Amino acid sequence: MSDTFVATPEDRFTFGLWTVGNRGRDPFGHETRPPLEPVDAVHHLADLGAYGVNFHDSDLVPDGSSAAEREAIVKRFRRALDQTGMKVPMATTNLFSNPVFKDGAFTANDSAVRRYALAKTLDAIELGVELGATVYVMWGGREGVECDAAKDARSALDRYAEAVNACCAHVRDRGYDLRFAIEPKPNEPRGDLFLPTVGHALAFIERLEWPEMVGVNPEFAHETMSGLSFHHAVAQALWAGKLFHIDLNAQRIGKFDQDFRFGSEGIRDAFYTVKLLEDAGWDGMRHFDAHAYRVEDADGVWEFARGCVRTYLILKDKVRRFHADPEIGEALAAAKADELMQPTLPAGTAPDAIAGLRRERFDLEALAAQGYANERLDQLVTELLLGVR
Ligand SMILES: [Mn+2]
Repeated sequence: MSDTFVATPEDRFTFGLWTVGNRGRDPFGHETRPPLEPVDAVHHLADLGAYGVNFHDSDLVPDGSSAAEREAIVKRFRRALDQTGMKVPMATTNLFSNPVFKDGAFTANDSAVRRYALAKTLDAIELGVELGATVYVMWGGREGVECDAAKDARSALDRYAEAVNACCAHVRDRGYDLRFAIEPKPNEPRGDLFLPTVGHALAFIERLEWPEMVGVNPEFAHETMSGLSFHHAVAQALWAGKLFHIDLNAQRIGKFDQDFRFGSEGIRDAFYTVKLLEDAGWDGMRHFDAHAYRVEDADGVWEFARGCVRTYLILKDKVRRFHADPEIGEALAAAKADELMQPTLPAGTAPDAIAGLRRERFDLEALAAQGYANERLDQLVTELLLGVR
């Protein structure tokens, strides 16, 4: 393999403990790989050039651990972080594996389940902050329903908002430097999940008590499952100042939640996502929420992880080539790509300007007849991605 696309911590690549630690279990089959110790994951990821590692509370400290066990685990983990220079930029809570959450966590009908979910989340926030996390992801894996008669969707959203507000209140009270990122998903494991897309989440956030503390964590697979453009979802989150985190992986439309190696499917959307993040100068983490194919052994897991970072770096290089390519530049001009950056009403929206607009005469025949030369531009992008330019 060439040495050109080797990651360094400056590239800000992160992985979840649950990603490289994924053991290959699926709804029809048992685990195919042995467990991976969190400390070993930290060392392997540091060797790969990663910036950091993220975790669910129970990835690091198994549910039911005593205070002494928790302390020993955290001490060992922190030592691995210190030895490698790895950071923990993000943490999250597992509110989906335990059967207690089968009817939801923040939106469970039983208020005792909701209170337990909130208490578990507040404990997990403490753990994340203790290890340096500044972003807290909320993926409501069980926040959904199969039998719509059993759960009023508007009340569920009230309870969801109540839980997020309580977490924000706690963080404000403690003075932590921590922001929340909601991760939308349309379905799976529930028949339908609440906050199914980035758009739903952005609208929800504006109804919260401290909307400035809450953004989104768009995931490639989740938006693609809905048949939507992932990079458009990321673009709208950036536009709204709400891209607090991102989950990169790969997914084909119409399939189950595949969580494949970044770029293994949907390479064009992956390219436009990388282009968007790099062109925007986004300073957040490039987090991979993906896992190795079930057919892989332990070595295959590290091939998977290396593949994620290499593909990102290769696509970043393609972005550089895109901007430097004179023929692509001409094609962009022919498509009037830059003209979209000019305001429609340069004189503003004052009554005079609106009146001026209404007096304007338009040559509709000429406007309708013009071509935008998108075929040439798109083919040039295809050839760039295919490696012939
Ligand atoms: Mn995710």
